[in-house]
This record gives sequence, C-alpha cells and structure tokens, in this order.
Amino acid sequence: MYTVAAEPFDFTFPAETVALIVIDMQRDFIEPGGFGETLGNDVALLEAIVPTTAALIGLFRRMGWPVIHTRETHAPDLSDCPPAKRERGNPALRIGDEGSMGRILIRGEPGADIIEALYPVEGEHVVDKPGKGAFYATPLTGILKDLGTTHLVFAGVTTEVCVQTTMREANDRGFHNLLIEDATESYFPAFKQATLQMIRAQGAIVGWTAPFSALEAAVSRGDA
Ligand code: TIU
Repeated sequence: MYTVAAEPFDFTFPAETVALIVIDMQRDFIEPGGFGETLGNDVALLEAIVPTTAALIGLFRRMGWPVIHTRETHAPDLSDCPPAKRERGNPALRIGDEGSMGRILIRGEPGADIIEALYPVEGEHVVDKPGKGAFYATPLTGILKDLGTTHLVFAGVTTEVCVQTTMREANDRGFHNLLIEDATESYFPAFKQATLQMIRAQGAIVGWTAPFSALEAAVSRGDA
C-alpha cells in the first residue's frame, strides 16, 4: 500500500487497483472562445493547473497505472443534450452553436477535445459524458470494473461542478476518492475552497484531498 499524507487523514491505496480520472481538461473550458467563456467566466484561472496536472498524469504513466480522461460533449444532433441544459442561463453562445473552436461542446469539434499539453496517449480511455458526472450515461462503470479499480485519484475542472459531481457518484459506488488540490480549479476560487472542505468534512464524507507533492512523496517512499 502507498500512504499519502492527505486531509482529513492519510489516504492509502494499493498499486494494483488505483486509477487516475482527469475530468474535462478540454479547450472549451480552458481556452478563450469556448463553453466556459460563453457562460461568462474568466477562463485564464484554469490554465494554472496544467503543469501540475501534466506531472500527475506523467507519474501515473511512469508507474503503469491507468489514466482515464473525460470530456463533457454532446452528439452533433444534440440528442443527448436535454433542452433544460441547453437553454440554461443567458450565454453568448449555447451548446451546439458555432464558436471560434467549432461547435460548442460537440464531439469531434476542436474545442471539445482535450488540450494539447494533457492529450491522451495510446491505450488510455477517453470517456465522453453528456452530464456533469462521469458515471451518468457513460461506459465508465464497466471500464473501472474491467480494470478492477477500487481507488480513484481525481484531477480536472471545474472543482465544484464536474469534479465534485463525479466524486459523489464514485463515492456512492464504493470507490475511495482522492482529489489532488493543485490539479483542480474553478472559475470561482471560493467555490474551489468550499468544495475541498465539503469533500473531506465529516471524516472524508466524499473523499480525501492532498497536494500533488504529497502523492509524489508517497510514491517515492514506495509500496509498504
Ligand atoms: N461551468 C462549469 O463550471 N463547469 C461545467 O460546465 N463543466 C465542468 O465542470 N466540466
């Protein structure tokens, strides 16, 4: 077992059954002109976590542990996008509209793809999800069952929306969850902090949180 100095207490995981889930590190959320910006957000904040997230992915690749990427996307005919989602708010552009990186959040469009710095490599699963949670209407449950996964490490955006929703889904499905604090970000710094606190409150009611350096240190100490 590896032991990570985490909050609210140590997170231990076995090498054989751990996997990393990187949530929605897509151009549409991180670069100007995409979904995140059309919702009225300053997308610049999110770029800051790219180096740490790249290092986290690199660690899993070096260890030979599974890396799963998710993308929030919809079919070109919007058949998997409920009107309630598309009509929400008063965005400059809605899901499916033509933006500067192609149609907003549509599978196959440049903006819907993962940013180049974190691009998946051969053999890594990429899960397209129509909702905020990565378990809803996706093959993720089967992928994790096939891998034998028991412990999940989380990164990605945004902390309080797709990351938190997916962690709660995972928690209800019996997984042990660790969120890497400096590999997740929100358009709202206060929401990120609140989410970290609510995840680990009440004795890790949803999961644990730790900085990437704590996971790195745990891996350096080795399996014990
Ligand atoms: N708007 C926002 O904060 N997030 C999303 O719409 N999707 C994800 O978090 N991926």
